[in-house]
Amino acid sequence: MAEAKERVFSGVQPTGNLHLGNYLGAIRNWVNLQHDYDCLYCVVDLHAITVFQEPEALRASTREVAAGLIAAGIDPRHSIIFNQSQVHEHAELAWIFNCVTRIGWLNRMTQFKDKAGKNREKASSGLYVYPNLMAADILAYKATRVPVGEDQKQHLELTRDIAQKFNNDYGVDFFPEVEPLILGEATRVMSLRDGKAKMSKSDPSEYSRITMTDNADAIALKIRKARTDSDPLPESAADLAGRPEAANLVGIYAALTDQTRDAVCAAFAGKGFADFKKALAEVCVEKLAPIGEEMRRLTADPAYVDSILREGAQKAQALAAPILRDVHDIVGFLRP
Ligand code: AQP
Repeated sequence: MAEAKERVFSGVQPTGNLHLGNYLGAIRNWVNLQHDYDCLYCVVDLHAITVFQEPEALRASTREVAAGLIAAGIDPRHSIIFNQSQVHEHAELAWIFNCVTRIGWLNRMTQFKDKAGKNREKASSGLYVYPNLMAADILAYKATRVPVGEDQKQHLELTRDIAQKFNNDYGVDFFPEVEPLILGEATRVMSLRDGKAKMSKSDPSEYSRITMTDNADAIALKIRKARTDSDPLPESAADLAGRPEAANLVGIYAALTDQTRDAVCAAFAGKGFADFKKALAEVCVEKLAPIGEEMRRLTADPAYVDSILREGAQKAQALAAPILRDVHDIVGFLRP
């Protein structure tokens, strides 16, 4: 009998247009993993509402993100694509984890500090317990591998702590150890306007990010306007230290062309950024334009996208329900 494949889980928030950071840091890797693992890819709408979302925009974004996953190459016949709110086991396990996680652990989460900013008292309590829901997303399927960008590393460490504490508290060996998969040359794509800030859907500047639906003109314009310095490209990537904007563009080029940063520097050494940006715009358009086109085609057919999400949710729930039943027994809940 063939050995069971390890399970992969990852998610993306429907909080706006998918961008190059989501693509290079996460989605592209998800596509590559689907043949070697049993994969679940989730549009995490419960996470999205930790910051207020207009209901119509959330619905549209959920469909668009699902379309983006399919357009990027995730095949719904091999991988499970679904949205989180259709599988109630996520919220249920998250509540149990709210009772396992210590407040001190959550207080150390840098994403909460970044997102809540100075207005901590006004942030939703959902934003604060976000990492518990993320742990539930993964552990509701006993997934062991989680492909993410570097920004999610701390949350995954917390997931491991939650699994361990649950196992210790109840004297069981139930939840597995979870490993982050942080893959590729662009694990943290930075804003095109500020090499020290992460490229993000919620950055108010459109010029900070390239989205997966940008057309060729928009991509070229955003890259042309991207901040750089006046020095030419160095011979080796180590010499990009202290040049965050330049390093970011080189990293993006390396990831898009499947090369190392060193190889990119060697190829462009001595050239100015005007030339390099032209080459970067070309590869960006070459890789992203077909995905954007397919996304537009798919979003024009919401009934099809909804049917993929519905089927995905049924398959996901079939996996999560027995795990949650076991959790109920372990915790001491009565069976219905
Ligand atoms: N800039 C990035 N570089 C590399 N990877 C990134 N990811 C996000 N931004 C970058 C990875 O994409 C996956 C999905 O992320 P998400 O949408 O669920 O949440 P996020 O990390 O909070 O992304 P944003 O764009 O910054 O969203 P908003 O603005 O809504 O908070 C994750 O694997 C993430 O690591």
